[in-house]
Amino acid sequence: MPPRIPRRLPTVPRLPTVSRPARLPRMPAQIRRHTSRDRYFLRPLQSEAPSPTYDYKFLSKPASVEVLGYPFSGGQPRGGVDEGPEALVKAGLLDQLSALGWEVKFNSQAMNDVRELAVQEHDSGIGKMHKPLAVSAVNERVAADVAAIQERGALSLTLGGDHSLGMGTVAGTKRRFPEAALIWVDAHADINTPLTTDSGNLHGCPVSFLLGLEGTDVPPFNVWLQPCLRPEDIVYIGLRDIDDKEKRILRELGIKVFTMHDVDAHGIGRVMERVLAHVGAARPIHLSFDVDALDPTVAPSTGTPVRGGLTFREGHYIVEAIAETGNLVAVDIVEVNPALEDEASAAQTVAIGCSLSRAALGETLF
Ligand SMILES: [Mn+2]
Repeated sequence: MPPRIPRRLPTVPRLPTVSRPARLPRMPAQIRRHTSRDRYFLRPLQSEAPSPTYDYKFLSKPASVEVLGYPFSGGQPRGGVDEGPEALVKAGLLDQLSALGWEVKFNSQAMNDVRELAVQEHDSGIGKMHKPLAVSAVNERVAADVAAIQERGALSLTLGGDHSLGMGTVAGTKRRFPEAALIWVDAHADINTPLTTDSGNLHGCPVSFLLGLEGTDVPPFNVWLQPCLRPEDIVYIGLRDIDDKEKRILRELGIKVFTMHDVDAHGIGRVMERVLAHVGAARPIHLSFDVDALDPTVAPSTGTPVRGGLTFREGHYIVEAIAETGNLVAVDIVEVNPALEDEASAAQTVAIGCSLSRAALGETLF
């Protein structure tokens, strides 16, 4: 049987009519109608110099930052990363830091000395290590420079250069602040030892030397570098390219690691809460930021890019959240290589090196 068609289609119900209230409710005073007579006056601009956004508890007053630029590429095989510091300075970094209210000094002597120390004769290698004499000589100097800056009560900002420089910067910080925590932002863990490294490039090994892992008690390093970092002192953020042997080291030592998986799962806000909870509120912080932690679309000109990295904002948020603690004593911005990729990519990467440095010294969005 065919379905019966109703004779009359159902009618659409009428919408209820809304009756206007007799009187509109009175608007509260604070959102009263704007009148043409309202004028808003701003306080006059202060003419005196600005002061940093945060109170940096472990530094002397007035806040001062000493910038070290190390044109060093001996920890890895690609040329150009030694041009990083000069590119950052030429981009106006020093003036940008002054504008944030810091007294800024740049150590050009250290820059020239390291250029000479980077050239060592008979430096073809010891065991698997490439250029151990240069890496050791440069970092011995770096450690002394950083420690001297902190003795003067200033913040040390190190511009790399490759990440083997972390060996010297952290060793320097630990001389002045043995209790300091280390936050290592990177795509890689840089914790291979001279025994576990496959590449032999020492920019993949600085953390193992600081911890004093098996295989690091070798000349020429052991002449000046003693183990100065405990596994619980370090927190990693942004890792996504870890060798199997490094995974074993990290697990065995129980080191705190936040990979990109954790950033995806919890968001950078929660990750930073956990990072800072692990570090604790009362310790000086050394931040070592490898720009390869950022996604290659964000910071393309770097020696060992790995896709799936931090966004522009995630990278800056990490630095802002650390700056906000007021506990920063040292910052490294490393692996900016202006010779890689095209000119626009190099400029973009240099600009990010500058903006990360500014964030560390208290630049905020608002
Ligand atoms: Mn690194």
